Amino acid sequence: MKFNTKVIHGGQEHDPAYGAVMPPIYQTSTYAQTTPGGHKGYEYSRTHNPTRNALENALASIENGNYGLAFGSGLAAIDAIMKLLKPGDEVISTNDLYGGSFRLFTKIYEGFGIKFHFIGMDQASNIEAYVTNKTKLIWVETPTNPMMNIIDIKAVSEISKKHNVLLAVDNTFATPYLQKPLDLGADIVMHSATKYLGGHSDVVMGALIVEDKNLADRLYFIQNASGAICGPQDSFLVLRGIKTLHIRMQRHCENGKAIAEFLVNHPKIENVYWPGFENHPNHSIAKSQMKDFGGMISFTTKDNNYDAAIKIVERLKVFTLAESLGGIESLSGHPASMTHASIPKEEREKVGVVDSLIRLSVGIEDVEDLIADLNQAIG
Ligand code: P1T
Repeated sequence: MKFNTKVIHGGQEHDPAYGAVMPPIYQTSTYAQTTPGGHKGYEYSRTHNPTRNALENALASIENGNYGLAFGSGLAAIDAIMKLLKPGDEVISTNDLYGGSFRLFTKIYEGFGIKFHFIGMDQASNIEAYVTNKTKLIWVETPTNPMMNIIDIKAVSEISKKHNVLLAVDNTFATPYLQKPLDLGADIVMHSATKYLGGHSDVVMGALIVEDKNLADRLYFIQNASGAICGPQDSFLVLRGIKTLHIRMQRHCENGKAIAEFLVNHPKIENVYWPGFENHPNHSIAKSQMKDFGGMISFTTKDNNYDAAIKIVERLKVFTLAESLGGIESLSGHPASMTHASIPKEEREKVGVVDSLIRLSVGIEDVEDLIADLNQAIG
């Protein structure tokens, strides 16, 4: 099955009870048994739920994996990965990543005795110097949030395989429409399904997809034992979102390109971070591992100060100033004070998250309206 067919049919069966084309929302915590253990495959909804299973099968299908797991948020999904580790283990992570992931790693898991090395991964060869016999996980986000750096997944996977270390890729910004980390050698794909997979800014959810049965079994154990699952209604919403992922992503990419080009030619704009530009440092890797360049763009103005950036996001009317991304509607954000405020100023500035940085999640509205809105806000 090809991708556009998979997003609609992958892993799906018509409901066995009445042939419903969409899986019913099985809003139940438990399932009747005729005798202890005498059930139809479902015992308790923390462990399994038919609506969540339908979604998990779809997730596995669209990422070219064998097993999908859905969680109550993206961070809950990352938390499940971290629970594969034990005190003394080491993780090598990209130094440009979602602020909440950084906070989980440093404020929770460092306290449990796990050591993190945050490094630039734009050159995959940088990683090898940090690998020791304690290294158990490499954490990659690509494109990175919010600097839109590109990490060569295949090159990193060669290093992770050589040293027998797990490679997890946060595929939230790209989605499987643009890139499939498992095909490039990753062991675990992670999503904040809150974003493009859900696609409509109406649900918070996380997902993991793997190929290996043993790894899947360990993660299913953690999912059930720790219990950070998502509910059936949210599972239904994300499954519905996935069915239009391909056409939404196509428009996000078209609009993203037009806006990146508008910004780069605007006299008041200093830097535009978008992997589709030929002079983006890792453009050639983006071109080879992604189908297109996505709808996320970050930029700074020549005024280069906090107040100027805040004025722009306040003036925007079609773009809504809000946390999150990946929905059909365009959003703006100020990473330094919003999504990345949990990263100390000197750390975030090292990777470019300066006070004047603005991040756009370009939606699927008419691009002329989006450009006119940016034009009036930048002034
Ligand atoms: O918000 P949640 O569903 O828990 O997902 C966390 C997460 C993980 N990884 C990436 C790359 C993310 O962007 C996020 C969430 N990010 C935002 C809310 C944001 O506005 O950047």
